[in-house]
Amino acid sequence: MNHKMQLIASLTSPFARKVRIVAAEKHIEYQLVVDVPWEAGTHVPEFNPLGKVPVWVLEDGKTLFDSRVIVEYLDSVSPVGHLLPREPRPRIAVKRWEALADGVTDAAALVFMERKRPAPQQSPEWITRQLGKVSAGLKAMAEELAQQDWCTGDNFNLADIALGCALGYLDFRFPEIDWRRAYPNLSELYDRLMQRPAFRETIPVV
Ligand SMILES: N[C@@H](CCC(=O)N[C@@H](CS)C(=O)NCC(=O)O)C(=O)O
Repeated sequence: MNHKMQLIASLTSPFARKVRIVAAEKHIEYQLVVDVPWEAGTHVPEFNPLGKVPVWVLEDGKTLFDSRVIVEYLDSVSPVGHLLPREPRPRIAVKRWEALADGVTDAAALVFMERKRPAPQQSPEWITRQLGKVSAGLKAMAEELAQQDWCTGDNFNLADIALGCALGYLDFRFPEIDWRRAYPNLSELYDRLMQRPAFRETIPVV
C-alpha cells in the first residue's frame, strides 16, 4: 500500500532542517513526523539502524538516510528549482560546500553534547579540538564565499542551504560565537537566506 512520504525529524536538528528547506524549496509534499532520537520512547532506530534523524520514508515504506542522501534524492525526483547542478564539476563543488558546512555542524553538535555530560566526565581537550574545527570551518567558508552572492555559481543552491543551516545552528546553540562580526560576508548571505520562507519557517525551536 502506498503512503504519503514522511520525514522523521526533530525540530532542532540542523541536518533535518536542511532536508525541510530542500523539500520546501522544491515544493515536495510530505508528512513531518517529529521524533527526538534522544528520548526513551523514540522510534527512530526502527527506521534508521544508526538511530539518527533525519530519516525519509518513501511511499513504499523504504527509508533513506542520511541528510546528504535524502537531499540528493529530493533534488532528483522533482525538476522544480534544481539545487544540485547536473554537470560533474559544479555538482562536486556544491557537495564539497555541503561537506564543509555539515562538518562545522557535526563538530558543534559534538561540543553541545559533550557539555551536557556531567562536568567530571567532560573532556576539555575534546571540546577544544571540536571548537577548532568550527573556527577553521567558518574561516574557510568565509574565504571561499569571498564577495560572491552565493556559495557557488550565480544561483542559490544546496551549498547555500547547508551553509545557512550551519550558521543557524551556531546561533541556536552557540550564541557566544560571534561569526557575524568576524565574517560580514557570511552575515550578509545569511540575512539574504532568511528572507526565504523555507528558512524562516524552520528556525530551530526548543
Ligand atoms: N550525517 C547525518 C547526521 C545526523 C545527526 O547527527 N543527527 C542527530 C541530530 S542533529 C541525531 O539524530 N543524533 C542522535 C544520535 O546520534 O543518537 C546527517 O547528515 O543526517
